[in-house]
Amino acid sequence: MQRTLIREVPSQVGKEVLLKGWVSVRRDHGKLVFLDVRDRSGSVQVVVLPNHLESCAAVHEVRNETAISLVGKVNERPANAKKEGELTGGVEIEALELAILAKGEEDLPIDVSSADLDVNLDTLLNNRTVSLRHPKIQAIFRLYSLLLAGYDQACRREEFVEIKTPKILSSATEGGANFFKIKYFDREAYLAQSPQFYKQAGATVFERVFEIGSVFRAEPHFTSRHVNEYVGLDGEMAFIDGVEDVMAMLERIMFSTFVSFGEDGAAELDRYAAHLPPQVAIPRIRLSEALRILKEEYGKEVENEDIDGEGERMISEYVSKKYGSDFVFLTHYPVALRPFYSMPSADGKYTETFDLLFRGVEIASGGQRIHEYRMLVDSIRRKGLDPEQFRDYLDVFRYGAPAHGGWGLGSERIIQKLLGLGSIKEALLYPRDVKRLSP
Ligand code: AMO
Repeated sequence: MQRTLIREVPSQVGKEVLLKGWVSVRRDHGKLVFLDVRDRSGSVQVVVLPNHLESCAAVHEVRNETAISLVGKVNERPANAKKEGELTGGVEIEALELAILAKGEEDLPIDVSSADLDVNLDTLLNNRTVSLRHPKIQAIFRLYSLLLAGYDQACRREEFVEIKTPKILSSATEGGANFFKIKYFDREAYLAQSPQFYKQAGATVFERVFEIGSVFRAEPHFTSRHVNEYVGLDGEMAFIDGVEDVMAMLERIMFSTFVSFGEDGAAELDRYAAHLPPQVAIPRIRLSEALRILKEEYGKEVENEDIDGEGERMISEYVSKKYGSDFVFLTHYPVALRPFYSMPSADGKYTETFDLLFRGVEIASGGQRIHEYRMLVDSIRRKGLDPEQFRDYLDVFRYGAPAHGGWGLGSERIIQKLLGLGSIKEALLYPRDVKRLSP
């Protein structure tokens, strides 16, 4: 007998089906045993009647989360027992044979049978493979999978070529101290803090490139939006007229990525009562203007011409009220706040760069890059770095490179803000933070 997926069950009324799945909940009512069985496609109620207890003897050993297979008859539920709104709410499976596929060694460390998993973040992450079984937790990663596919498709539609660049590097990519040093045979190496240099090199060859890849940050942060390993959605494009071309492209790619959530992730979004951002033109606000708004509208003073987490939340709120947008581009960060590869504005004080905020959190940084060799060498020096250290990178520009720019998006932050998760760590299968290196 061939396996039937649970979502197909409603069309099989009166027939016998073979199901395989996990028991989400076992309920005993006198001589009747009810099992909520789920597979990758859905969940259905199974009943073991007393007259089938012999062929279903294994049910005595079934606990929550036991993996089972069963042969059963699909019965229509009486009208008063139908569960409206549920895919399989109109049917019930009468078990005829039941077998345990894999017996658990122990009781579960956490109860994943309730509708909402009510455990703290540490418990959730310490027992990750169990907590992931909960449909509401699974929903996060089903949406995450759609995000990766949506971004991929959106980039390809815009004729970006996908590249994968090395994550083990001979020197720290962007300078600074937030890199992990590792032992590489008899040398030292570094884990990539971003694909920055390789994607710029890629843009000088393929014109448009994107990468979905791991990024490592040795930042000792304890916040709800930082982890030490995350997945970046990067893009880089050449022959631009200026940074506006980059923002316009990122805006198109973001919105077209979100469309795929609406099409295939509606059920998952519902579980979090989450709504997609409205597709209204994303406002662009100069950072200096944003700081003025913070001061005038919110009485917030800032230091070093920079905006902090609280300021980002306030500006998002302001933009949402004023323009109805869940996104905002903050542009023209001062030279001092941006890496050496950032193209300075004509005034020499600011840069042709941006951050993209989504519902109060920065989800991307980007900008136009310096593409002229001499200017780049000078910029490296001005940041107090040694051009010798950047020889491979500088070679990209030695032979002539067109004007280009790009962005780096934090994939997990997008999911965090889309679903309103308290911590970014909930959006990583197995997050790494200062304290957590396992599971
Ligand atoms: P930046 O360092 O701003 O820019 O990183 C880009 C985006 O990556 C995400 N991000 C993080 N997510 C989780 N944990 C972290 N510790 C973390 N750090 C960053 C954020 C951020 O906006 N090379 C440039 C990008 C470019 O200019 O193309 C860069 O890496 O969403």
